[in-house]
Amino acid sequence: TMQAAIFDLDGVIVDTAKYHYLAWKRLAGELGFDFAPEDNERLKGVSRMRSLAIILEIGGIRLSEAEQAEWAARKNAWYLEYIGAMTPAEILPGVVPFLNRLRQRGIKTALASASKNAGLILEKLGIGPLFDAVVDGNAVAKAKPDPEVFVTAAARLGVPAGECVVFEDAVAGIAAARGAGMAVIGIGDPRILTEADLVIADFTRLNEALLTGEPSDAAL
Ligand code: G16
Ligand code: MG
Repeated sequence: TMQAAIFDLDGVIVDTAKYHYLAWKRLAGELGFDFAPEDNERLKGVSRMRSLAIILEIGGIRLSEAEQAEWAARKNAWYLEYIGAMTPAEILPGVVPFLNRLRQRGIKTALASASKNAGLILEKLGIGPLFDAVVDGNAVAKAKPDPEVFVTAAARLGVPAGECVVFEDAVAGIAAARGAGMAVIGIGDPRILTEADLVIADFTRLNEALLTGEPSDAAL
């Protein structure tokens, strides 16, 4: 039975992808090329420096390591401006009730995000106390699709990987959860998230009975 639920942040708890996109687009603009919304899919769940590498490849631009660090810092400053204005109203539908029900049932909860800004975002959203453990981009060396962030989250909770279910919106994150030996529920489009055990549009109709294996008339 499931003892722990591990959540990705961007695209699962809150749509920060739109702010990442605005900041990357601004960076591309300053470097003289356009960054199209379609290309943003490639950045989901991917680390900041890897995202920059993808953007520079799209723009056909080569930068030194020092220049890359400068542009990444600039992008992050813009991103922080955008998320600074975030409020709890931006938490995605159904997330808070679902987290509360899990906790009432004694299922442990963790956040496992690639973002180095995860702590700040949880603070802006006011939902830090709903997680028993928070593992973010500052706590791990290897980014998704490496399983490290999920393995670390399970270890912090003291729950074996086989008893964890992960909620992810990104292909790289689903691969990471799989690599950790965990069940994965994809949030988004089943045509994109083909490696998930199950894909749902959002949390509004997800019943925690699905995770505990208890019968329910409204599992999905
Ligand atoms: C998130 C986003 C990625 C972003 C990464 C790093 O991961 O999905 O697009 O590049 O964090 O973010 P930051 O620049 O804030 O460290 P996740 O794992 O929460 O989906
Ligand atoms: Mg995500």
